[in-house]
Amino acid sequence: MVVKVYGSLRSACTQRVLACFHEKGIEYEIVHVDLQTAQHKQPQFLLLQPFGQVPVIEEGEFRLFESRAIIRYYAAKYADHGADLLGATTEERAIVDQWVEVESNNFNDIVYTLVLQILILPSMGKKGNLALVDDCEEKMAKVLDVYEERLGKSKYLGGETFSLADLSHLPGIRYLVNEVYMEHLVSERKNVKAWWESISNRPAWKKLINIIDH
Ligand SMILES: N[C@@H](CCC(=O)N[C@@H](CS)C(=O)NCC(=O)O)C(=O)O
Repeated sequence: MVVKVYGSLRSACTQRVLACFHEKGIEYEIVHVDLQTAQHKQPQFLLLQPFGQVPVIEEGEFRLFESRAIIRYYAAKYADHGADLLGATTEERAIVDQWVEVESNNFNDIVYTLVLQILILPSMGKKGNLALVDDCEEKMAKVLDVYEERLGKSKYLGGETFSLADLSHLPGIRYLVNEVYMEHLVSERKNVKAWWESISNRPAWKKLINIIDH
């Protein structure tokens, strides 16, 4: 069955889900939700996602929102297709989950604020808050110092193989490196740099980037 994805190709949360679909070889169809015209706040969309956010997936009668819940669902449902993204043992799965939570709770908000201040507000003719940008840069440096140490002990965040923990970071690190002028935060850290080079060169992610960029 082709999975419907209500979302926007520019949104990091939608990209997270699509990265998982490309890794797993899951067919999908994008139903574009225009964030600029606030389509996600319209009553019709609120029936799908009561908080008015993308993405939402629909598979027949089954619907799910929250990008990390969606990737966990598909990684489990299609455990035997494509790369294993969950970890082999209960302990490995727990460590993968831990780093998905870190992405959500320690990393994501900082990227989101940078994107808002550097890209979104100026695109609306408003001025971004430069003091807030500096603060975020400092906070992100501290988060990535933790990653640097972790990645000195294992090749990937969740362990020795690529998993949801790494996949979940792909859209956010891409924003840092390519869109908000914070590439130095990655390139200054040997292990983080090698990790980013490895995960961003995965064929599934490159295929998705090709779609996003065209
Ligand atoms: N925790 C949610 C967050 C969803 C979210 O913040 N989506 C953004 C796009 S990346 C959005 O819809 N922003 C518009 C808004 O919140 O009004 C998820 O991971 O799916």
